[in-house]
Amino acid sequence: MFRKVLVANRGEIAVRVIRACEERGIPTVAVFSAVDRTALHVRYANEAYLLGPAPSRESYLRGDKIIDIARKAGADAIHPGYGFLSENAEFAAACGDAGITFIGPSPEAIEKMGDKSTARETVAKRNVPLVPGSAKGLNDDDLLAAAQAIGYPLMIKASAGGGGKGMRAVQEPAEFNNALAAARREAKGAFGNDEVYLEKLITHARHIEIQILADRHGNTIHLGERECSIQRRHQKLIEEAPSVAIDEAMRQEMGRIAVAAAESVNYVNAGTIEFLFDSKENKYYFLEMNTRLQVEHPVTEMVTGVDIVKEQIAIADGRRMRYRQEDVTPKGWAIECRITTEDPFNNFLPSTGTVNYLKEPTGPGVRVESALYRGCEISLYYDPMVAKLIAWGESRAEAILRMRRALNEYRIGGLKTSIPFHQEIMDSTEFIWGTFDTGFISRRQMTRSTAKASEHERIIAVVAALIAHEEGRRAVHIGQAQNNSAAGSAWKNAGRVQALGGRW
Ligand code: MV4
Repeated sequence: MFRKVLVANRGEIAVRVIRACEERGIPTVAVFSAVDRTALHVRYANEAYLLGPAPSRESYLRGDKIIDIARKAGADAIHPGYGFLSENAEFAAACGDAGITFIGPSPEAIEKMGDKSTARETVAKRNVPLVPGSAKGLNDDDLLAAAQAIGYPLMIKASAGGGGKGMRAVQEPAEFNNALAAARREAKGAFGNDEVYLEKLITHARHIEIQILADRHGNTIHLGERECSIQRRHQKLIEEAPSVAIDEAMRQEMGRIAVAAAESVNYVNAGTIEFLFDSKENKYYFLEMNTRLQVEHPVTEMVTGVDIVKEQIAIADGRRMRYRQEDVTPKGWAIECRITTEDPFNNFLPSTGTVNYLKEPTGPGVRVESALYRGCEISLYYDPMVAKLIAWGESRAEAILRMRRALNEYRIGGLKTSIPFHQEIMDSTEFIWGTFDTGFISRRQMTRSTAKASEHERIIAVVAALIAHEEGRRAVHIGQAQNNSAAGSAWKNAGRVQALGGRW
């Protein structure tokens, strides 16, 4: 096993990785920027080294310095967490060259999946369904011809993009040339590479992703799906596992396809295959693969019982996975709310300052992954996600009720946070029914007055969740998918709940 692991990250994920090392009995090395001297990850690690000034470019993105520190400290492995250097193929290769194990996939796998157009062509060889689209590396004339063949509306995507960066929708042929020029310019500016590809625009789809684990002995398994449809401007806000939209047959099929996608690049370690899922057609399409540990990995851990970070470490150490596919059976339901220091009542404006009071929730079925402490300073240098609140329940309804309870217990003083936003979502009928898609957040507006106006709707939704849980239903599927915008319809739906045998 590794002598020492360097954690090349900060915040809640650095703490999460340190905890996994601790449980495996491996000493840890933290790295930190000038504004992170008193950060939790520094205190939790056995040793800590200064990287440089606050900006990421001069600290957490300095791969050369990080490898130097690993050498000096005698660390023989580096865990990159998510973000920063986690999907940087050169960094993974530089670790290898320095004789340090990168706890993640090979540089080749990172590179192949990092180019989204190459990823499409690579997984297609294993019969992974793609969104209808164009080939790799086409010139403008060929792209225009491809657009005609695909049909409108379509998406222009940057090959070097991903996670929603460098995407542009085109509604009709007249817009195509301008949109293409703009997309190339943006891609060049953002990624230093202006290659783009086309995909048919899929509307009203859900964002479903499958967690993969693969060891160096040729074993690749999946840990089921996560539903990540609740996003705002490509930032995920709420994730859950499993998804109300996926039944056991679909879970097995998508899992098998996700394993094939991972195998197409000889993938090793933890990774995630992203799909768009069209519930009306019951069809799914590969979008991209994320070659890192993801923010939302805890919901999968809660329903499968697999400690993904501990498995990552064992896999990187060359061990065989402790699980075979048939050992993995999801149990219950888990929901994660990302706690950010943003003001949901003011267009998610970042909020900075000192945390002057802190009370984090605990109790049955509640997990908090946090880098917060009383007195910590939140600056604009890093991502505003400062903590994650995860609730597990026997049923989806119980998970929601626990999340509501935990959000009510959460106290963060001195800053605006996304907690009120999450409370509103947990009370919304669409969320409780599970009838949302990726357009859910953009269709809603977060104001205190509308929150008040839908009081009846909230009560009905919460009572419906209670009833569903009492009845021992796995998912909350009350009535049909329906128009639930009018306040009166909540009462009508409550009537349906009663008609279905619900008890008050
Ligand atoms: C799409 C799409 C519709 N059609 N591709 C956003 C994240 C990135 N991985 C890909 N994304 C999308 N790709 C086609 N061909 C819609 C999205 C998308 C989206 C996906 C999941 C969750 C929220 C979203 C919000 C807007 C767009």
